Amino acid sequence: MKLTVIGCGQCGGRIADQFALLGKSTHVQRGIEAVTNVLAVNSDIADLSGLSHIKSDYQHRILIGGQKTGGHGVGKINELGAELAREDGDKLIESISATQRFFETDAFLVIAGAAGGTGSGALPVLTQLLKERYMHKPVYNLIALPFRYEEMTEERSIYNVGTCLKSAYLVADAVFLVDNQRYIEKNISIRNNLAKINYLIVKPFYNLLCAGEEIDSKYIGSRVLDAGDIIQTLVGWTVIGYGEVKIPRIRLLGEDKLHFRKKVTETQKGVQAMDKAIGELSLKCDASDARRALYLLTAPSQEMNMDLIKELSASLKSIATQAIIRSGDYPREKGLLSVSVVLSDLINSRKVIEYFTKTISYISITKRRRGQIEYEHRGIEEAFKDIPSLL
Ligand SMILES: Nc1nc2c(ncn2[C@@H]2O[C@H](COP(=O)(O)OP(=O)(O)OP(=O)(O)O)[C@@H](O)[C@H]2O)c(=O)[nH]1
Ligand SMILES: [Mg+2]
Repeated sequence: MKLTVIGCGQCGGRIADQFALLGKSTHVQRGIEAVTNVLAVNSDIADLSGLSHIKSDYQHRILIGGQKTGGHGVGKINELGAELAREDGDKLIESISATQRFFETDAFLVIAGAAGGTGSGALPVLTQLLKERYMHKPVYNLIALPFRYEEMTEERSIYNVGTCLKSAYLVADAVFLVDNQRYIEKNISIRNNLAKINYLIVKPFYNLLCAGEEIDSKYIGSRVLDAGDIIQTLVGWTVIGYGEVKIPRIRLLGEDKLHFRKKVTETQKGVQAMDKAIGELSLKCDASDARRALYLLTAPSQEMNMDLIKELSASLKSIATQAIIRSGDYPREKGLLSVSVVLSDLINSRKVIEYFTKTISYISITKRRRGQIEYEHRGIEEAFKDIPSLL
């Protein structure tokens, strides 16, 4: 599957930057083009300058609202982020139209952090613009949910998340939910941590995008998972996970390929990788809420066998009981057996519903507060009304 990736705001830009690196790696390591183009959109010049892998010209790093914000961001007001995206969205469309081999793109992926201003506001507006302009290509969103400490210390974050999630759900073909809190690791500085988190967010996409674009016949699986399978799977709220297990590169002398012990170990390793992928989903959720799911098994061809694939399907079906499951095998990698899992069309995300409830209570609290402030102001005006003004 080939993606055109668009990162909005600082978070979106950085994760998109990681996709640009993924595109370079698939090209260099495998001769596969999995990413057609990567662009970053921001109202903040400094954030755009901080990217590493996205091409540095103005067509790939697109500044919006330069006149209104002076290139300094929108300070968490996502309505302003949305407004700037509406005003300057044509810059993005122009850049996309100029993409070499754009016609090869299977889908768009628009990325942002939900709690900020620019990305949170621009993501749904740009998604809508892309949907109107490129009617036949699906547009997916990937939304990073804030860390717990942000929700506690910055009240406005909740409102941004609530409005961003609702708007994205209404307009995108599917929304990948990524919970930053799940990736936190102790003892690493926040900056390093964000880079590590972004790496982990993008990793599950690597084989998933490559499998259907493989050109070398020796790496083509018995059941290829291609763009069609992925597009059929992605609907509504979606999560993604990845798990891997190391396997010895050198077989012991006398270890027969057909030996039953080897087969049992392979199956165990496969199920172990699947369990890890489910345990590391981008957002904690109940797999039985998924109406669609897919998994891709990637392993050296000598490690693949039908029993393993059957076992993995059964293992996923036992938890995603209501889902139509699509699957594929990809005979790549060395010394590694990995599984990427997608659960989609989730009918009930507890975390998302919690955000909506909290947003509604934030709105009513701020309304009450505003009323109080207006009342107090009126008091002042009343007190000085008989004093002449010098203005
Ligand atoms: N995973 C991940 N999350 C990030 C990263 N940077 C920021 N975030 C998250 O995204 C949220 C939005 O922040 P930003 O992307 O900086 O905000 P912005 O879209 O640039 O908006 P403004 O700066 O307010 O104009 C933050 O609250 C973080 O939770 C990142 O590099 N990776
Ligand atoms: Mg910013």
